[in-house]
Amino acid sequence: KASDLNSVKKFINQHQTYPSVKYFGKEKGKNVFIIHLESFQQFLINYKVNGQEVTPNINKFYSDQHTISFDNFYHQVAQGKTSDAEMMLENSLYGLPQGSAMVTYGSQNTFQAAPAILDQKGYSTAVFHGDVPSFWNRDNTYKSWGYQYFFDSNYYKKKASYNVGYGMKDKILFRDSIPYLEKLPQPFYAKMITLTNHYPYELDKQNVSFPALKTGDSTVDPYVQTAHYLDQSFGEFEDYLNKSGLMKNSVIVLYGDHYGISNNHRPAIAKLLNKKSVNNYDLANFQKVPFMIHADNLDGHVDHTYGGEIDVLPTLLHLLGIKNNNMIQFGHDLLGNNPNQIVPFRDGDFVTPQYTKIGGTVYDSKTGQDLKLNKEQQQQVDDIQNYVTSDLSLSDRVIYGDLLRFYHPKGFKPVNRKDYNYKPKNA
Ligand code: GP9
Ligand code: MN
Repeated sequence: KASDLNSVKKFINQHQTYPSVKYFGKEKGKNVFIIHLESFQQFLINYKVNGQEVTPNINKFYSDQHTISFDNFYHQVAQGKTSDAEMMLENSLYGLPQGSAMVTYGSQNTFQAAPAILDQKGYSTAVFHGDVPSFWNRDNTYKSWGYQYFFDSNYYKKKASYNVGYGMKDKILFRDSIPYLEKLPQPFYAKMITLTNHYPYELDKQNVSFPALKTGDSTVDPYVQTAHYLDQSFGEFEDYLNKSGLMKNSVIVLYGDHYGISNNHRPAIAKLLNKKSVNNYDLANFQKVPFMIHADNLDGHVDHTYGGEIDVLPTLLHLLGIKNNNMIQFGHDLLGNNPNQIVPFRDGDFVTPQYTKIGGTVYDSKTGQDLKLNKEQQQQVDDIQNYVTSDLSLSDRVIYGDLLRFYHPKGFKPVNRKDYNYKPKNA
């Protein structure tokens, strides 16, 4: 029902935060790259194996003088994994408690997603990915989101040696996307979804150039080898960005979509972190993923603001000088004034700068201490919990009820799926 929208609007208005003068519009009109680092966790940043950095290029980028890097940024996905991450990044709507919203609702629902918003500001928009178009129902969902182009595996030259695991190797993806990229009118919004650093972390012999871990857990040990390969791929793409001049007139966002090593691998995680054992607090920390924003005119630093994937779109829109206060978005600008710094997980647990609540236990986010809450703390935790529960359930209501079809933000033209066709001409 259209009236269901009222409680959503009310909640969003109540929790509205404001962009900062310093960052609003700072990157107006620039190209945007969203580089999706598959299964890439924050712990990899500056992590060493036998004294050797796993991801030297990404480490450099993390500390670059023009990169703002977040070190308290969490993935918030559930069963929909990559698709949940995409849903959050493009819409600032949560994935669903079960299944994948892209699969179940991507073909029918009305969305007011990043590509449509940016298209209407004069951007061209494209996704580059080396898997078949139907995976996660991308081919239909991207139409609902208003992507002009989707360069899926059908757009790339195929060779047996180009593939490993799920699909095209990341180095090939970056290299062979360049001709398409160069035809995109600027400014563009381009998302590149990598793939090689995906479970089971397979790599062909010629590309193995890093030692495996030695935790004894065969699911975990090769993770750093494919992460190293992903890092090399990114390094090669950086070379292109520098040579072509795109590094200068683009905002480059790097993010990790979700864990590569699930919480079922406690002993291996303990070894990785050099601990005797890990508790739920350690595991929550282990769910951190990178989020970095690079642009030539930014003063680089590590930003300790707490946030998650739901917050990326408001942050990015504000950098581009686009206000989101007339949109239904559940996240908050992490560079804005007083972001609420509550990071809901899909199961209703959460992290804030003070509290990390996992299951029935509340930990001190700074020390990891299991807190015996006094009355005042209990009240704070209850208030946060109420926010988290409403946030998640109202977002779900938007998706289950297809509520955006009743919402007509001023200046936004509804997307017509029929306007898009991703089939290559010669296929
Ligand atoms: C497939 C890829 C993997 O195209 O994006 O999705 P995941 O298994 O990580 O959800
Ligand atoms: Mn993924």
